[in-house]
Amino acid sequence: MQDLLQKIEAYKNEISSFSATDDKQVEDFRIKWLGTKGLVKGIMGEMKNVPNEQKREAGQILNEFKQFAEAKFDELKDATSNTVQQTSDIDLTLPGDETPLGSRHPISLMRNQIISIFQRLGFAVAEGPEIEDDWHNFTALNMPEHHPARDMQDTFYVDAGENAAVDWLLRTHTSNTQIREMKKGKLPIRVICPGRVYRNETISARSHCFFHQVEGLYIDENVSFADLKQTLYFFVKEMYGQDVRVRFRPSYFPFTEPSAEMDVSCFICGGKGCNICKKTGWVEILGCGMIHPNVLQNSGINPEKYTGFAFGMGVERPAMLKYGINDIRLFSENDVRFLKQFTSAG
Ligand code: 2U9
Repeated sequence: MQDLLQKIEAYKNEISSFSATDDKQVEDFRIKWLGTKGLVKGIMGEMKNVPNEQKREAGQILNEFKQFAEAKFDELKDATSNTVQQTSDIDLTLPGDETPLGSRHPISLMRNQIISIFQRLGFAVAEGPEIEDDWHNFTALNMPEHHPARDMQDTFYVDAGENAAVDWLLRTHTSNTQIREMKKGKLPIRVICPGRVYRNETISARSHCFFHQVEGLYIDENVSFADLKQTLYFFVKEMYGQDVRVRFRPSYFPFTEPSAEMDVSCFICGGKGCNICKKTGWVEILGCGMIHPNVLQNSGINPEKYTGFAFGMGVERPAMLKYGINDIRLFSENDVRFLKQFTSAG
């Protein structure tokens, strides 16, 4: 027991006088004293030589010694990690890196505004594929094989190889998404479908070969043209202000009957006549109508039992009017000087 105490005393002195300047020396210390074959383990092994009546006392002393060695190790570790910071070239007084705040794309801002108004009326949002087959884009929408809207000049067809069973194309409207919702067979349906669509048009300041739409659809028993008018009237008042006036003009779409186009009193001049409304006092903002019975039938919905209305609007034009943008190509050029001008508050 006396030997053991002397040995511990000597070890303690050695440990106390040890100092380290780098991580390597600290690690060497750990291996020498606290490693699996280290001196602390070794001296612990000497317990077996201590007479039984002294084992309790010896155990306490050895434990204290072990803690002493561990405390020294922690101290060395802290000291060298401080040294690393102090000697490295990190200057903690320098200002941090700036994280610039991005801004939303004006098309997203406009689309989100439209979506949120319809969401308040209970419409859900649905999205569908931009690469679509001929049936979902045309046939189901009451556009038979030789309909002018299918003309090669308007539609981008996708070359899917000679063995393709169907014609593939880039969707020309988001109506494919409504058809897919209808085919799920869960009624009533109340959805809006925002998305990008493609048409083979010459690119200019006013038109592009792709643009964005928000279309909507409501199918249930007893849905009438009066429901359509009130829904869209609510929408434009939220969008353009409570004083806005509307008018419906008869129109034609293959997928709706009757069909109409809706104008709002010019939100630039208030109806007096300006360049935007071409001195008419009215701005056309969307097309709409009662869903054609053939369209319901094509997607497996009984037109004797259910009726519905649908509408569609472009996103680019209202965004151009709202933000004073005079060239549609700016939306897709990704010029930061253009993009950074729009804020979600706008
Ligand atoms: C289904 C049935 C009917 C969607 C409709 C319009 C009228 C319309 C244009 C507005 C400007 C397209 O972006 S634009 O060029 N859209 O005038 N869209 S009714 O009718 C549907 C859709 C899906 C199943």
